[in-house]
Amino acid sequence: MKHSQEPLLIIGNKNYSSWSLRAWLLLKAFDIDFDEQLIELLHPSSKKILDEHAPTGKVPVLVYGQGDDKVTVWDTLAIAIHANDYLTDIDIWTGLSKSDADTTDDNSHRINSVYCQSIVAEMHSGLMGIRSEMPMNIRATANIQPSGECLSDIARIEDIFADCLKSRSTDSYLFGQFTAADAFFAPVILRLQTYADASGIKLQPMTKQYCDAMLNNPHIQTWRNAALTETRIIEEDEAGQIVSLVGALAE
Ligand SMILES: N[C@@H](CCC(=O)N[C@@H](CS)C(=O)NCC(=O)O)C(=O)O
Repeated sequence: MKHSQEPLLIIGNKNYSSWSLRAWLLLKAFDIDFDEQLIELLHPSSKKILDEHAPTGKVPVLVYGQGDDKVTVWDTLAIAIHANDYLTDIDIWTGLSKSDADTTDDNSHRINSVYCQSIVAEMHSGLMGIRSEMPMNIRATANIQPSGECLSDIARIEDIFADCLKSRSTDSYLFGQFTAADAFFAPVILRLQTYADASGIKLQPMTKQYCDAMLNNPHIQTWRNAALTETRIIEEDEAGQIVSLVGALAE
């Protein structure tokens, strides 16, 4: 969707910034035009732009407009809600066009929509075991010793995937069409790719099938390819024993 002034999405290093990926992927998937500005996470060079635009000092932040009309949206969940309210004709919770979603009285739309919102909220507010022990590190495969909390998060995530995908085709997103839930779970897919095999964590066939579908998504491939050109190592975002690297740091 085109606007008089493109929104600007400020994001962090693509190899590491899982919240940035969620917002970026959501805008791309729902065909929202925007400019992006990448800042270095945890680096003094980013202070000026964060001071100017990011009330929490964190990314992603979406900004557009000037002066009193400037719109600033911080926090990924707020960016998703704002995009749904103002920036796209597609309902991000079902992946259907808003006119179709409004005119249908089929209760399955409501059930999918509320399920999607619930798992997005669950991802946003919880699943801290996997988020803290398996930080996104796209270029690496790494061996970790997952705690019980991390393994139970993975089991919960696999249950969500199996429940959403049970009667869908093998290349399907969680609700058929791409929705906000796929954007919010995208970093999980990249985390499983980095840590699962290398740490002896066995995944369900349905999880592997969904990982393949997501890794075939052209926007995720674009983000991943950009991440692989990055060379900065952020110690705070590294975990485990690196087994192998791809991209610029492997050369
Ligand atoms: N709840 C926030 C989390 C944002 C967040 O933690 N962003 C990280 C990058 S993925 C960040 O800016 N880290 C830099 C810092 O904490 O100083 C959201 O959903 O956007």
